[in-house]
Amino acid sequence: MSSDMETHKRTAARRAADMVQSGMVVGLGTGSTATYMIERLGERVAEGLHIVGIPTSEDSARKAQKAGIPLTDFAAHRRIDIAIDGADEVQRGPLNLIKGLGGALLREKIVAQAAKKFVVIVDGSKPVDHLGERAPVPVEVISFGWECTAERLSACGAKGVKPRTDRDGNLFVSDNGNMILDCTFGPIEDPEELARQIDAIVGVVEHGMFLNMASEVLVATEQGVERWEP
Ligand code: ABF
Repeated sequence: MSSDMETHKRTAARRAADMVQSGMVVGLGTGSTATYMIERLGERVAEGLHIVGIPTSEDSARKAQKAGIPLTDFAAHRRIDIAIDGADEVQRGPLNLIKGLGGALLREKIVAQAAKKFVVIVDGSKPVDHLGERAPVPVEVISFGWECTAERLSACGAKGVKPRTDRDGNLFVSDNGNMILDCTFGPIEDPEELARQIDAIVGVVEHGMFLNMASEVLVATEQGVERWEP
């Protein structure tokens, strides 16, 4: 990872964190870009910003606690004012996303869906013309019968379906106790249709295509931060 890329992630993240206002319920994303956002929000909380956060992963919950951001949950708040999160791919135009290479796609999608405004923060390596160009589509599945679920995902056109493993080669377990299958499709011509097919497979909990969900995307490059709207 180049240091320029880290700088760009941080720039986009801080710009988004500065959109947050006192009184807001904030969805806290997961991943390295979202971590910069959590750190910036922590600085602002120390300066007097009053917010509560709903984290999208156990990892982000720990980081938010460390940063001094008070946490809440959906039992207390059904709606989120603003959710800020990273992405693995952003499709130019409709701003459809692939998310979940960090393993938190299910909670990320629940939080994004509950948010009045969903702001995505990326560096210039993430925009693509078609989803699937570079990233696989991560699919969170129930571990029971995952081999059958994987076959059905292949039948949807996935060229490769790989159970995610951790650093030690053990099967990855999500915060929700599920497995993730990384499905390589290549460039996806019709993400809505693929999403319909994947959603119909018994055993699939959720997939990492976030279609028509982003309110705006902040893309940070050498040239500064561009703000894209669908
Ligand atoms: C989360 O973190 C995920 O949805 C996505 O998989 C990943 C992006 O990571 P990073 O910001 O580290 O590139 O947003």
